[in-house]
Amino acid sequence: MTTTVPPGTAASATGVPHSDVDPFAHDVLEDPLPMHAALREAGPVVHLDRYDVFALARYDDVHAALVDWQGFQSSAGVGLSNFRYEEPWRPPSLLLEADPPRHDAPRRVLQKVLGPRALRRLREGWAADAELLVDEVLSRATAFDAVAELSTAFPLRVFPDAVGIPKGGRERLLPYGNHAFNAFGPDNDLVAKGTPRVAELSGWVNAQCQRDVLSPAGFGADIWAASDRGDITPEQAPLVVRSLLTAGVDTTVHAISAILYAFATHPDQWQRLREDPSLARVAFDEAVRWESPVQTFFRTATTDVRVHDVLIPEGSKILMFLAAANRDPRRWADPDRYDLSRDPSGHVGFGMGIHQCVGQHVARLEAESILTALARRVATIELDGPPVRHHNNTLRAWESLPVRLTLG
Ligand code: OW7
Repeated sequence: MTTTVPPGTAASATGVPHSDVDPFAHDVLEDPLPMHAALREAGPVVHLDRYDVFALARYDDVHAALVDWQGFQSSAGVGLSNFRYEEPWRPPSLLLEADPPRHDAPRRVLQKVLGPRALRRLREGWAADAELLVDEVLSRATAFDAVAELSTAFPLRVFPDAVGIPKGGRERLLPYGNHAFNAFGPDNDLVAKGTPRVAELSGWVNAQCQRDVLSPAGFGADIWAASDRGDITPEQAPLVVRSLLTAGVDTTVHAISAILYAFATHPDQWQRLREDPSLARVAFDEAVRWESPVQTFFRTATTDVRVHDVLIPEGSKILMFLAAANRDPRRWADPDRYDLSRDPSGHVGFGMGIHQCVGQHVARLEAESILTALARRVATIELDGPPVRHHNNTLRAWESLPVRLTLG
């Protein structure tokens, strides 16, 4: 990547470093860490010539942009596409792709529905489900693909039931979410691969959001009940349910893979967790910091915004590298080390500010449930072959994670 400033570019006027890197190219998705380091080193703001966007990769600057919703709006889309000029592939999310004041009522409703108090009634059942799943898996084999057997199996076992959707068609949840997260990136081959199924997947997901389809108890019913109280309108309710089905499956699957990969490559940390299972929650947040299952989001400048010495013109797209911020050595000691003794709170893997992940308590409870069940039975976790990355324009993911466990 270059950091020179040729004449005649938008970047040259302000002397901002620029780069021709494509963050969404397959070689970068395979291993984005060198690009993250280069972007952090190039300066606080880097112009990405290929997409004519401004990139932030340092912790302080990503954090500052995330909390400044007045200067960095979401309602023009949080992907590369600018909704001022381009029609979104689906009606915008009422939470993710909205700004105050319209954002706030749906956010408040979901925050309550997915809050720590609401989750208390799920805790025991999810712990029991995790024990059952781990027993089933370990009774079949002690060497297996952890993505299929654990990361995918557990969220799909508990989350769709918690939302209250019917049993049929759930195999569409992961492909739908995968496409939604690809769609935040450029219109590349990853998006093209998902496009043929968009109508089928969207039709099915949207149908699951209807009141008469959802079970009478669950997150979905709770959202509809909020519309009865007038907290949101009945027109908003299905779109809020859609947010759960979009953002709630792939993210947790890949977060659990991140945890298992972290432990397979840091065996001393697995021993620490075994000695002190109360570290399960830190293990989850440290994995979200270390691997950043959601790598990036964009914002759009509502006005000419200054970041250090750089003036970002009104209407520009700004790409925030959550993953690069989460390993910024300016903020984190030994950032590449997965370390249960650090305090990972303050990571931006869930974002920060008014849009910070509203489902994080659900994700944390899922992770804690499966980790606790594993820690009770598994003495060691080793890689049993080369893990294979799954490429997505937004998510950092594993396609397969061959592991060999010893019990005890
Ligand atoms: C939504 C972690 C990102 C998302 C992602 C995709 C969709 C939505 C939210 O949060 O539909 O609200």
